[in-house]
Amino acid sequence: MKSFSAVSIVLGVASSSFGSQSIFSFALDDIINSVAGVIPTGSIPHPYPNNRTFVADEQEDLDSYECTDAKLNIELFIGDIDLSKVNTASLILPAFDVDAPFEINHAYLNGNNYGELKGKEDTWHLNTFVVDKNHILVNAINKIMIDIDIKNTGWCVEIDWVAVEFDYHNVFPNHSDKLVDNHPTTNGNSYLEVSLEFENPSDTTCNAQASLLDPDGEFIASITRVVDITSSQGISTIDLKYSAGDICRNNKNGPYAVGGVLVTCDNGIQFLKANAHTTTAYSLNQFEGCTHKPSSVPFLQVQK
Ligand SMILES: [Ca+2]
Ligand SMILES: [Ca+2]
Ligand SMILES: [Ca+2]
Repeated sequence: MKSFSAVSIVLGVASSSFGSQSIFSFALDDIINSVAGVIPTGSIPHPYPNNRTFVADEQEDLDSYECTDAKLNIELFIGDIDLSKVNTASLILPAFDVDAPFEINHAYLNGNNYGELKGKEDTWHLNTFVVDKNHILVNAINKIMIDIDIKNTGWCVEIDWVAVEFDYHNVFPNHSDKLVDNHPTTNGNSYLEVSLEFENPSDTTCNAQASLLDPDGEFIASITRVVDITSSQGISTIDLKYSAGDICRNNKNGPYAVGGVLVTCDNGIQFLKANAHTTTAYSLNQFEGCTHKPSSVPFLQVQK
């Protein structure tokens, strides 16, 4: 919903010199979505469950577009994890149609509030929260709660799945970024390219998702693509290209952060990072696209 739309229910009370008063205000677009039973498309595949990744995909409160008064209660069993050896633990969940900044939904893990879901209208967006290890129950059911529309003004959202992933070490943290101006393949538009390396033993096909955030942690753009990747000496690189247009529209200088990275491959490899990379402190006037109105469509290329 590009702009906040509201519908007013007006009571035609006996006419007075003050006219009628609007007594309720709702988010019109979300009401229409709710009535029309909009089926969100383009969700993000969940990571494969393994001994350090725990996933809940099908529960009563998942896969359902819920509004205003609803709270989503999701149970996630977390197995035998040695928390003393864990580097980071991440709560990961894709949310559909977070109409930021008007719609505010809060995520909780076992009663601990991790703050707002990020996202965009009519779009799936992967949310990742680095969680305090002390908030996790091992060999037990963990409770994730989404408090929808904390201001109760008619907004709606849907969650497809939730996962908690434990990261035992930082592999290949040497990611890189650069500005590319006037590249022929982008019709003269400029973009910010972030290259992420991850361990991968063989050529394969992956679903890749990654978001670009500004220094305040606000969502700028996300990339979701299926890509063929090649492996060289056990390592693959994914180049994420974020259009200058999206960065210009967000209107904040860098450094920018790439987070919510989820790469899930057909050969069983997956690469997840809540916070993968922080870029150089670019300023907006370095983006030629800020004055050339480039395309808003993010795209992605793979090297190696
Ligand atoms: Ca609510
Ligand atoms: Ca919404
Ligand atoms: Ca699901």
